Amino acid sequence: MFPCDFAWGAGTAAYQIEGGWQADGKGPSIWDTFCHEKGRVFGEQNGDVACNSYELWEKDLKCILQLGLTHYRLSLSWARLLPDGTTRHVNHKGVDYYNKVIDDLLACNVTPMVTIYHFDLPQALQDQGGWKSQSIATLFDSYAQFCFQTFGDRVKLWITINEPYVCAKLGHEDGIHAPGLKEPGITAYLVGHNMLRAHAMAWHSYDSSYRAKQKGLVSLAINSDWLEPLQPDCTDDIVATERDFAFTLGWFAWPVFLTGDYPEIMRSAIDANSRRVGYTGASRLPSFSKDEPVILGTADFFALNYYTSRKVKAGAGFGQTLCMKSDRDIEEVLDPSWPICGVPWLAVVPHGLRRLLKYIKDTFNNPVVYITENGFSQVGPLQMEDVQRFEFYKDTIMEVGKAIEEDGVNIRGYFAWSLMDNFEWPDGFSARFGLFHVDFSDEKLSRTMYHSGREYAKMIMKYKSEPK
Ligand code: GBH
Repeated sequence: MFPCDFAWGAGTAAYQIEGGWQADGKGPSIWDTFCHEKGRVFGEQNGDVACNSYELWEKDLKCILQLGLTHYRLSLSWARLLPDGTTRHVNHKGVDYYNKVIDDLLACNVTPMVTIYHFDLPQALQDQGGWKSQSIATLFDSYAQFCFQTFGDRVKLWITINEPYVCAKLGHEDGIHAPGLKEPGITAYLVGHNMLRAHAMAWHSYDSSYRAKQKGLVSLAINSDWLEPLQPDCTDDIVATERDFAFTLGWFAWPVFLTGDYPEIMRSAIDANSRRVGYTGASRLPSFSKDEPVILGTADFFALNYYTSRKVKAGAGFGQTLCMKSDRDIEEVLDPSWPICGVPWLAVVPHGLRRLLKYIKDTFNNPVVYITENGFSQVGPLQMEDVQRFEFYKDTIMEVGKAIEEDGVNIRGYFAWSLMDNFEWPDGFSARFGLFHVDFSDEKLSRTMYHSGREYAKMIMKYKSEPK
């Protein structure tokens, strides 16, 4: 069912696991700042120590080997490598750390997939406007080139930016992620735009200066729910679902994979809402300039983060407020038959992934796909025998198998989220996504495999050895 070179992975992100927030010359990031402000994160928790992977990498490696992963997805902390965000000053201790991680993985026959940016902008760059600023794209490109130069002899799978949607919307519209800005209706679109520009610049740099020698692949990780109309025959619901897709998956996937520009229905919805409330400025959704590197074609594969599904119906109008919610004008509902796992937003819908994969195949011309994140969380009392989580993984992986075999989707890998329990952004340590339990109350931060980890390991073993 799965090709013999299929990537079986698990993922983590720097801020969620590393700790060492001030170790050896690391600069602060926006998540350091955000967590140190009152009232931002569950229980005033922060990633100062987290799983302390900065000091305990060997423990992580053991977990990776125990699972029998073929691939491990990690992210680099920009401020650990470049404390003020620029290549004027390189923190060599940070370089040493990631060199060790990458070398150890390769020595154990595990292929690294490296995310260059997973939510943790250097604070020094935030102080200059962060992702709102036009010049962030050039700064990101320099940082990415630094990564290609430093690690690209060994790293062949790159993700420039993880989930630009989350960074733009949760960080700048809702204010529930760093940098905690609530500037509805304008800033998220600008931030998303600059993230696309930054990604495209980095991809072009790789393509022109590194690809021939390093022979790797570069993409960006796009998160998307599977969406379907609440009433399949209701035209309003069908149109609302298209609009919802345009504002989520389409926002980033259309420019990169399809047209070089935003979905037309996204722009028309935003502009119509502007007119409705008498907003007369330029379109709140920026336009790509002809003088800049083209966006279309700047991904060597489709990197998908999938967690959950929604049913969609038309919104009820949102009064005079100009915000992304009123632009999008939809309402999302959960099917009562979908179980909710630990966090309230995560309804368990394995078949939604198969449908989404088919949709991606049909919409974006059958790209090579890696599922770069998929997972299930626990909250509340600890359950080491996490049968429900394993059922989730088993069912989801079955759906991935069907997508390959029956729908012909070109899927090359699957990364469970996450290798181990870690700092879950605004939820702090209250949500546990790990295949390994981490005991945060114990100084040693010991890692213990959950039942789901053991079962995932068996499954990997089975599929790796199955005759094709
Ligand atoms: C991933 O995003 C992240 O890449 C990863 O770092 C994280 O650990 C993982 O999710 C698990 O959360 O709070 O109701 O506004 C997944 C996509 C989109 C899921 C935003 C949570 C917030 C819903 N995320 N969503 S809400």
